Amino acid sequence: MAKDDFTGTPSRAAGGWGALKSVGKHLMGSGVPLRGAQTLLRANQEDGFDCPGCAWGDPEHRSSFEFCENGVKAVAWEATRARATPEFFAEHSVSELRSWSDYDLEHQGRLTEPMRYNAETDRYEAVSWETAFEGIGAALRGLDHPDQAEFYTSGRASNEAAFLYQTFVRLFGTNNFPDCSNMCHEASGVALSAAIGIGKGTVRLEDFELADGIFVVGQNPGTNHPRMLADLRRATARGARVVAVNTLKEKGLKRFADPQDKLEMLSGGSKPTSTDFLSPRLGGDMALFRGMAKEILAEDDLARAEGRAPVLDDAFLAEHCDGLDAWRAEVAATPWAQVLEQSGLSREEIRHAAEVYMSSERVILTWAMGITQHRHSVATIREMVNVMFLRGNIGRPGAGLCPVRGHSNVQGDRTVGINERPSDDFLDAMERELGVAMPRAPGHNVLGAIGAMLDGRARAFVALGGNFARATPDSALIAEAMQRLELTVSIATKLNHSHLLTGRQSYLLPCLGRTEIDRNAQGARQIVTVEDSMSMVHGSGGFNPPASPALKSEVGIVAGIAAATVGSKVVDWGAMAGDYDLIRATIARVLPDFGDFNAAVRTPGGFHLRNRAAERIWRTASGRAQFGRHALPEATEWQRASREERCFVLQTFRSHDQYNTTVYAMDDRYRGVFNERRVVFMHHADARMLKLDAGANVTLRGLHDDGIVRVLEGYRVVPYDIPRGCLAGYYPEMNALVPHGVFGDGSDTPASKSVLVRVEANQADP
Ligand SMILES: Nc1nc2c(c(=O)[nH]1)N[C@H]1C(S)=C(S)[C@@H](COP(=O)(O)OP(=O)(O)OC[C@H]3O[C@@H](n4cnc5c(=O)[nH]c(N)nc54)[C@H](O)[C@@H]3O)O[C@H]1N2
Ligand SMILES: Nc1nc2c(c(=O)[nH]1)N[C@H]1C(S)=C(S)[C@@H](COP(=O)(O)OP(=O)(O)OC[C@H]3O[C@@H](n4cnc5c(=O)[nH]c(N)nc54)[C@H](O)[C@@H]3O)O[C@H]1N2
Ligand SMILES: [Mo]
Repeated sequence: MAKDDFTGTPSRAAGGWGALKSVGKHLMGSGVPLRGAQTLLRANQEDGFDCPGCAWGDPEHRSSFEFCENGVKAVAWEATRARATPEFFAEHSVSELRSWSDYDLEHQGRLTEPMRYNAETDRYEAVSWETAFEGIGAALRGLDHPDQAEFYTSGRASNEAAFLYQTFVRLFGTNNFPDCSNMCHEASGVALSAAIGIGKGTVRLEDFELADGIFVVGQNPGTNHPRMLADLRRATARGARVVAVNTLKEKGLKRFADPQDKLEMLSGGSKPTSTDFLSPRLGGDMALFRGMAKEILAEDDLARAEGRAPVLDDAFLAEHCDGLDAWRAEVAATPWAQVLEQSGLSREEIRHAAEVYMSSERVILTWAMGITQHRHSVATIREMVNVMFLRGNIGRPGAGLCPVRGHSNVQGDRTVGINERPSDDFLDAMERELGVAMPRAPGHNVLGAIGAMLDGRARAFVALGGNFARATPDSALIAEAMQRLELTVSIATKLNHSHLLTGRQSYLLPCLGRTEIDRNAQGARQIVTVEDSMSMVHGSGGFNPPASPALKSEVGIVAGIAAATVGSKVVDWGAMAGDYDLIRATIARVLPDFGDFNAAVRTPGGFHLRNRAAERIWRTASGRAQFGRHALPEATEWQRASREERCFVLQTFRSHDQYNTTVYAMDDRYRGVFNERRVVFMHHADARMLKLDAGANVTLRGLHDDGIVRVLEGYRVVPYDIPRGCLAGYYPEMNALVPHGVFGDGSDTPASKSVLVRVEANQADP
């Protein structure tokens, strides 16, 4: 990359020909252009598979191509012709592979055989499924206590696999369920459960066609939920106000050229995805919404005094809400100076956002990681919900809350029981179903599992997908801890770094992907189910031949481990794995909201899982919609950084060419960065102040004071339109700087969007 390439000059609009070109490249790169293309035609279609890319909803009247550029990448990634065979593992020792990048590891292609680690040869070697299951079962049964094992889940697992997994783990005797959502939307779940009685959003996709105000906060849909852009630009086209609130002026939040619109593609046009843009400081959104609340309440007072119609929805507040007065007092007590300093926005900008809110009859609020990965994320979400309560913007058409989920089935996995603190209702229902006692003590979330690994309490780790050591903070520390374990088991499609952190015994078990045919005991193609961000549950069935004849489905692998560990007296695991209808029937008995699950899932488009908050039924402690009363943080990380020289607050986010820890390619087209990931985005004036040119070589040093040295060297400066004092760079590499001891209050989510760092200039390049 030449020095001039660090200017961060992005493309004009998201989507467009750049997206199509990228699609072509990824399909060709997968080595299966034709099959890849046919594969895509089935993405998010009624008889096809659920796109593994993201959790955005599917329209009821599907266009023939309901997929997007990044969905293509996710599909091509899975449908590749490359294979990581036993011969590959024979050639490379595990120690050698540990020095490879995740990019190189995953580009070896799909895993083909179950593998077991041999410490003597330092290699993974093929074993039979029976040997693997028996070895794992024996090791798990050999623990002193089930709580010594951690059972991780990544959100791509289907409802069927996840339900069976939690059944097995609870029969084994623990609630240790660290889950990717602990690092993702946990704060949303915690805040929404307290505020509205359900840890999920309340809107459906149709609501986006009715809303006249949409706030898109701390989210980069152009890269991470590209299909959402089509809904946003349709909204702006019919005159709705779309307010994007983002620390960065992300491309997709401005304009989008729809590759599925032929005329637009030919004319080189694009349409706006937002009407207004606010760029707060990192962690400044709670202050923004507090400021909006001040404006809204003041305007309401004025309207009443002048005999105009009130701004607040008095009927909703009186009939449904609790805690308004206490929160009002908190709002009144918050000084404007603190609001302005933490948000970094002007009083006019905040007033403007409040006006858009007040003048919209129906408001939707969406958010993602820019909100959930801070220390005060739960309080921020409570504040956003408070503002939505003021005008009754929950539980009516065109209005509501929409935490935009990450992994394609992360919401479903939680629904069917992946939860380290399950409700008593759920455990009671499981006990009724199985006729045996369930463990009642709370288990470990990700942070709990990390703690147990670091201090040696954890002795075994089983992962249903994911890349634990790369996704978690302090990656190097966790990598070391994983290698001290007695047993590690990874159920995966492709090789990644976590699989190489072998314990005394390690197994790598290859599974079918979403796009592949999964046959039942009779040889017929069977489907799994997933739940999207809008609580729609639908079927997903692959139709590509499996990457290798030896692959098993995730369900089959979980069933195999379960049978070998807890036996088949209580649950007939083999029968479940042979017919997923049996699993769905069990889910429906345990979770009655699934109704006649097997019939419902076969209706076109699936079905909507009942969401009581959307019906204005509040399952909160008070039985009412609950205002949350939180003071603004005493100091945000931005404020703390601003007190010291060369100190910044850093957010770690995704490039356009990655899926979490999977790096597809080294470009970030929308932000104008090519062929390099070791970059740090910085305000032009900050760069000038530190005498750093575009492309300057810097070292980033973590400032969390716990005795651990956290350093990343050789990073390149990209001057960018970002608030002063704020930095941005790519996860997962930057997890080396994220301390596991800094996490969300009440959510335990690593604060990976507000990391304190110092920037040190290095010698000029030769
Ligand atoms: N192609 C692709 N799709 C994906 C994923 C992927 O990696 N690749 N990952 C999936 C997963 S698991 C998830 S959780 C989602 C993630 O979806 P996003 O939440 O969009 O993910 P990030 O890349 O972390 O982007 C965070 C955004 O919030 C902004 N931001 C950061 N801090 C703040 C703040 O304090 N205030 C405000 N207002 N904005 C802030 C950043 O500038 C950035 O635009 O995407 C899912 N979809
Ligand atoms: N610093 C920082 N850290 C973060 C984040 C951040 O923004 N900043 N984001 C956090 C978020 S939001 C999340 S969700 C986590 C993600 O954490 P994880 O979910 O653990 O990570 P992924 O990268 O999604 O997992 C990729 C691996 O999953 C496996 N895989 C892919 N498809 C399948 C499948 O169909 N079945 C199975 N069994 N395995 C499969 C492959 O082996 C692949 O290598 O990371 C978190 N960590
Ligand atoms: Mo996520």
